[in-house]
Amino acid sequence: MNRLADSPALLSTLDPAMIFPADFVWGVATSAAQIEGAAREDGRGESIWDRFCRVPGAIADGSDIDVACDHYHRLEQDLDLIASLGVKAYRFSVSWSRVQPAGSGAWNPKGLDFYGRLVEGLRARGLQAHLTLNHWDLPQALQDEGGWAARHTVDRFVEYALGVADHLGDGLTSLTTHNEPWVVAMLGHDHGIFAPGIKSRATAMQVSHHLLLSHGRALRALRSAGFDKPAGIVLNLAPLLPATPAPADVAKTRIEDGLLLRWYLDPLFGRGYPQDVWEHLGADAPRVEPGDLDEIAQPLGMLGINYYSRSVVSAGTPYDVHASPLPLTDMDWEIYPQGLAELLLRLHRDYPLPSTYVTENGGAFPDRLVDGRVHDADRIEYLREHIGAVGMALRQGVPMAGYMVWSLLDNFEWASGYAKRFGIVHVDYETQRRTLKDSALWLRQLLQQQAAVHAAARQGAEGKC
Ligand code: IFM
Repeated sequence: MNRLADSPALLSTLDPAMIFPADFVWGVATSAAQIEGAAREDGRGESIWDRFCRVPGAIADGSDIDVACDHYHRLEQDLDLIASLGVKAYRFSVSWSRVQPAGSGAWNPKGLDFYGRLVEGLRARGLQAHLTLNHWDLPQALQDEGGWAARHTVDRFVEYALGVADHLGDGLTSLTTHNEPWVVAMLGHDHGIFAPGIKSRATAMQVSHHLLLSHGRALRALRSAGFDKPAGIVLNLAPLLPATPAPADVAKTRIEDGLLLRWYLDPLFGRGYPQDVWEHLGADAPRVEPGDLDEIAQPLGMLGINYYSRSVVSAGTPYDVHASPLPLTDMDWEIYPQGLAELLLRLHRDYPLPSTYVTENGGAFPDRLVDGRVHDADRIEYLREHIGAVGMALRQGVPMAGYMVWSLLDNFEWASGYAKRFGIVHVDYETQRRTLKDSALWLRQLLQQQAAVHAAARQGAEGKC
C-alpha cells in the first residue's frame, strides 16, 4: 500500500531540478557500532566505543551499544526494509572487533559469516554493497597498544583491509577505508568527547597522519592483491565562514578550513600537508617519515563526502558557537543546503575529483510515533533541499555519482546516545519495531518518479528508432 496517498501534503510533481541521471546511485547508510548490537556475542571483541560508553558522563543518556538496533539479529528483515525503499545501494561498515576480535591475528568465522550474509543478502535483492572498513570502532586491544597514535596500527589496518577484501571483496561495489578521519582525530583525541577520549592536539595530529597513511597503504595493498573495485575514503566536509569580518575571525576560519578540509584533501591528492596549517601547528605537527606522503597519495577510485551543515568560526570561542539566523536540526546544526552545492563546486574547482558520492546527509529531528505514523516534514524538506543542491552541482559538472541518506534507521548517535533520531525509519527501542517515517515514503516516491521519467525517456528514444 502506498501510504503517501493518505498524505496529499507530501505529494508534489517532480521538479525538473530533482531529475537525476538513470545511473545515479541512491542509497541509505549506517555504521556497525551504531546499529548492530550483539556486542558480546559470537566471538566479537571489545571496541573503543564499548569501553567509552562505560565512562561516566561520556554518553548523554548513559546508554551503550550492547543492543542498539539489534541489527545483528534482524539482518534479513533490515535488508528487506532497505529493498522496500526502492534505493539501489546500502552503505555499511564492518566492525573490526567482530571479524578480528583482537585487531590482529585470528579471524572470527562467525563475524565474517555475518558480513558474508549481509553482502550476499544485498546481492540477492539487487542492491549495491558499499563497505567502509573503519567507522570509528577500533578494537580495544589495539587501543591498549597505543591505538591510532601508534604507527604499528597502520600495519594492523592493512592486514584487516586485506582480510575483509579477501572474504567479502567479490560482492562489493565499492570500499572506503575510513569514515571521517577528522572526527576520529579531533573529537576522539583533541576534544576528547568521542572514543577514546584523549585530549591532546599533538596526539590528534599524529592520529590524523596515521589514518591517512593507513588509508594509502591499504589501498596500495588491496590493489596489489587484485582488488579492482572503486576504493577511496569518506571525509566530513563543510564550508566554513567567519562569524564577523574581523581579521582574527577570518584568520581562524582559514586555519579551521585547513584543519578540516585541506589537511586531508591536499595529501590525498598528492600535495602534501598545507604549509599554513603545518606552521600553525608548530610542535603539534605530526612525525612524518620519508615516503609517507607518496604512500598517502594513492589514486582515488571514489570519494565520499558527508555533509550536514556549515561551520561559522569565531576567534573568541573555542567552537563555532553563535546565534544562528537559520533553522536548526535537533543536533543544533544549522540547516544550510546551499552549503552543499558551494562545497561540491569548490572541491571540483580545487581538486581533480574522482567519482564522488554524498555518502551521508540527513538530519536529526525530534520525531514521534503517533498512531503508527511519523510525520517528519522537517526531514523531508531537509532531504529535498540537499538533494536539490547535489543536482545543482551535478549540472555544473561536478562528477557526482550518488547520494546516500544518513540514516536508514534511528540509531546510536555516539556521545548523544539514542535521543537524536537521524533515521528515515523509526526504531522503537523497547520492541525493536521499525516504522517507515513519512521521509522514507517520500524518498521511495521520489525514486519511483525518477524511474518513471527514465522509462518514459527510454520508450521515447526506442519509438524514434
Ligand atoms: O551518526 C554520524 C555518523 O556516524 C558519522 N557522520 C555523522 C553522523 C551524524 O552525526
